[in-house]
Amino acid sequence: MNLALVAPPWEVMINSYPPLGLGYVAGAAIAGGHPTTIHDYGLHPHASVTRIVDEVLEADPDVIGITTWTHLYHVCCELAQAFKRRRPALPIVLGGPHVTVFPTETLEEEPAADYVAFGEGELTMTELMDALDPSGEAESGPDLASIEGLVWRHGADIVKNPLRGINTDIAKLPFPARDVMEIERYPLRAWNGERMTTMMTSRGCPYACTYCFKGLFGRRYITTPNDLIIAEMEEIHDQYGIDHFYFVDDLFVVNIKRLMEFVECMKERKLGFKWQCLARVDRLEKEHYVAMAEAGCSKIHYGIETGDPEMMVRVDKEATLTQVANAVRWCSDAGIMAKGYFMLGLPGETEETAKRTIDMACELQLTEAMFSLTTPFPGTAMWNDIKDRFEGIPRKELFKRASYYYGTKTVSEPMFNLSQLSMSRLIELVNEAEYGFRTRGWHAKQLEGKLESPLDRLFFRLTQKKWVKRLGVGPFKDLGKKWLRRRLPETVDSSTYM
Ligand code: B12
Ligand code: SF4
Repeated sequence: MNLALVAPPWEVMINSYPPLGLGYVAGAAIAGGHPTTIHDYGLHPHASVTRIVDEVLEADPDVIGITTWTHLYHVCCELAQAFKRRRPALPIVLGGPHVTVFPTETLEEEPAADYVAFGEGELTMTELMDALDPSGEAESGPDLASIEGLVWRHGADIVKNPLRGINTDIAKLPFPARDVMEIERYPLRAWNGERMTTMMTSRGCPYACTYCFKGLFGRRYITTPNDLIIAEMEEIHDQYGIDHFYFVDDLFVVNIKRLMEFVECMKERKLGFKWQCLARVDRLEKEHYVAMAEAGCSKIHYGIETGDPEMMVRVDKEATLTQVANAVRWCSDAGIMAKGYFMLGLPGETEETAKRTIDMACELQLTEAMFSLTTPFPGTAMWNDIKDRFEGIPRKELFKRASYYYGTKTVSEPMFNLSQLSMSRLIELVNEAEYGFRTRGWHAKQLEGKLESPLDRLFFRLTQKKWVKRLGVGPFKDLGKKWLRRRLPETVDSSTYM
């Protein structure tokens, strides 16, 4: 049976990240004997529903699977409806983070969806494919009833099977099926312009920050053995010529023993690969950073969130501002770039707490910073605190504005304002934070200091001005970026360069 997996378009931007989740589901389905195609419309932001349906049906699927993020849930439903209109008998399966929070509700509110796979999808999807006959009709009830992580329709009823436990044997899962993705088309690049791709080397995270969605992999921490991580890197290198990897695990650095073993393997094997990862500020000591740098670690991404100690406690971050300062300094001293992620508009945020965050972001030795508007995603503790306010509002409508990615560039205002500041002030603060980081930040000073000619320095200062940024459209903007990157290769620009 043929499976077609679909990721919806993002409307505002091209996704530069291959859809790893769909890759894992495809890998398992293919290994289970079901030819699978992946259609990632994250690469085609303006694709119409009609075009998507036409193109996906050309692959002649027997089953369609759609991945759902919260803010694109309404698009996923539109797609499901369009597929159903065109091919009423074609089973439609929704999976991914959003429906994992609302498995039964999704089938209740979306008649075009036949199944929901909640939690990890590899085995659920493969078992479902096995249970469906070639004409696409579900076999006897008991077969479906035994598939963990599945919600299905039984006559007029909706049946929710038990959750599939987090996959303890990820070593047995096939690598994501990158050969059915258009890997070459993803524009993800490392800071130095090298092609880069993503990998996942663990699942879960033992912490419980209030804004973080833990519905998929939970608080257990399951890791891929180091030899398999390296085998996957080598496979990617051999097949696609990519030498730079971004480990998008929730948290790459939970288990220090495993991390140091990985570092040793990388050093011994002398593969020359570079890699980046997500980390917490409280896990590593100075010497770990040195060892990681020697093993090819080029950048660490830290969720710092706030510069206010009370806010830090309020979001259950379990980290201190001293740990933030130490981690970023040690990382930078070891020669690893550090990127900081900050949230503005946290519950109870005031002018003072926001200012603390912005001031701290500017002072830290960060090569990049990203400032986002707080969005409480369903399935998070932060959402649970406020969800009663939205009782009765259709979910498809409610979450349309849930993407704060790129801060003010894609949304006009925060989806829910949990702070003590007005919506417009919050947006101003995001802009002030970005501007401050570029002009008075440690990073801006470092960059300026590296320019030798006074003319270059003057030009650099000009490019940092707000009015120039506003003017800098079209070809001039690109010229400015090229100029800066030629002189200062470590200059990082937008999400395409990580
Ligand atoms: C890399 C990443 C990104 C990348 C790229 C996303 C991408 N294309 O993959 C970037 C940086 C761009 C990004 C951006 C955002 N992200 Co993000 N991101 C991640 C991260 C760290 C890894 C994603 C990944 O590859 N996971 C690994 C795979 C194996 O997991 P998976 O994709 O969920 O797939 C599994 C299951 O969900 C299921 N499944 C998924 N799809 C399907 C489909 C079918 C049919 C079936 C059967 C099963 C199934 O099976 C898979 C295998 O088990 C996750 C955290 C995480 N640990 O997953 C957050 C995460 C997905 N992101 C999240 C969010 C909120 C965002 C943003 C909305 C944040 C923002 N600032 O606006 C943006 C929006 C992006 C967009 N426009 O869609 C949330 C999603 C919450 C939600 N309810 O939707 C997560 C879970 C982070 C978190 N813990 O809160 N993100
Ligand atoms: S934000 Fe990071 S540390 Fe906190 S729960 Fe999520 S993955 Fe874990």
